[in-house]
Amino acid sequence: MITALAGGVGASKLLRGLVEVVDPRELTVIVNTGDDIDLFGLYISPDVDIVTYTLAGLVDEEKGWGFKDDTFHCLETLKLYGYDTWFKLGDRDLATHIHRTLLMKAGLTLSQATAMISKALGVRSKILPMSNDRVTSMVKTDRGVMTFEEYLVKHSMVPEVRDVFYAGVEDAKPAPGVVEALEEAKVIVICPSNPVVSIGPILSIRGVRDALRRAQARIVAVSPIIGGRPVKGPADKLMRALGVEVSAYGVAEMYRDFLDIMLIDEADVKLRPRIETLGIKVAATSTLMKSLEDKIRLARLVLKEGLKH
Ligand code: GDP
Ligand code: FO1
Repeated sequence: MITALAGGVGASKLLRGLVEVVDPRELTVIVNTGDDIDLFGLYISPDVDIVTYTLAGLVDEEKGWGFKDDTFHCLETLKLYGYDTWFKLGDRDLATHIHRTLLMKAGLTLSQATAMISKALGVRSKILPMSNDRVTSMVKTDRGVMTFEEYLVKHSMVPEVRDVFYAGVEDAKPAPGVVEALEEAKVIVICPSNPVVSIGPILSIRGVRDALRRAQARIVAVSPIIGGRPVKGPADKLMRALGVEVSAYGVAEMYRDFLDIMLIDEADVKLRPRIETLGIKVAATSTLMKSLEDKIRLARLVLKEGLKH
């Protein structure tokens, strides 16, 4: 079994490649739920949905989130009624949120709802939300404290970030199967995701970091930072706010207590000796995933490094 820790868009690019090189049934993905929000009375789990739609072959590849070819009639009508429609929920996407919300109102856990949705969409890999307890990534900014999605989408990453915290994490337990997936894995992959608001929340769930430190499997991470910059999104702003160097080295430092191998971009080879001083092996390659071929090639390398003895 291959177990991956994942956020949304960045992670899903690598996962798309992984399911081309291993039997999808061999893949378990532990997904961040720190971005989860409630809108219009619906429970929305953006990263779980991005991973699910990607592995179902239904994601909008250009945006990296939502269903491909979705329409926005419902949202347009809500706007007409005077609602604030800052989060772009497509019509097909809304069906997922309605279904999930009804399942959870009927007493199912987020894990159970996720399993039902992914099965209905034809996903063969196992998708595990990090926890069934509510954890929310909160961003402290010069314009007040807000959820991560409000910071990212509503405020377009403009406010100055002062700090990040995961509300509710102290009381959150890992979802069923999460610790087992780390214990039983042959290879553990830390996807190229935001280390602060995608991987950070997963690592903060009680028992997860310890399970990674104890894991038998090799743990391989792909750096989401290339040449001192994220490919997309606010990882640089959030890392800087936490006093972490914005580089593949900074990411390696955040994972130093459990990481075996860091896959860095060839543009960052000069960081190799510094990362190695953390006791982490380094492999360098082109890590920017644009085409399906890029995703497959990177996934192959991740597995090769992870399976080396
Ligand atoms: P997102 O916010 O939904 O995109 O969720 P993630 O946390 O999974 O992904 C964000 C991170 O992935 C960002 O820090 C990006 O820099 C990184 N990322 C996105 N695409 C790529 C890529 O093609 N290669 C690498 N190495 N990193 C990427
Ligand atoms: N990202 C945006 O930048 N703008 C949006 O309006 C937006 C809507 C959205 C709806 C459903 C969904 O599953 C994801 C959505 N995303 C949107 C992506 C999301 O904000 C982030 O990329 C992830 O949550 C970060 O990991």
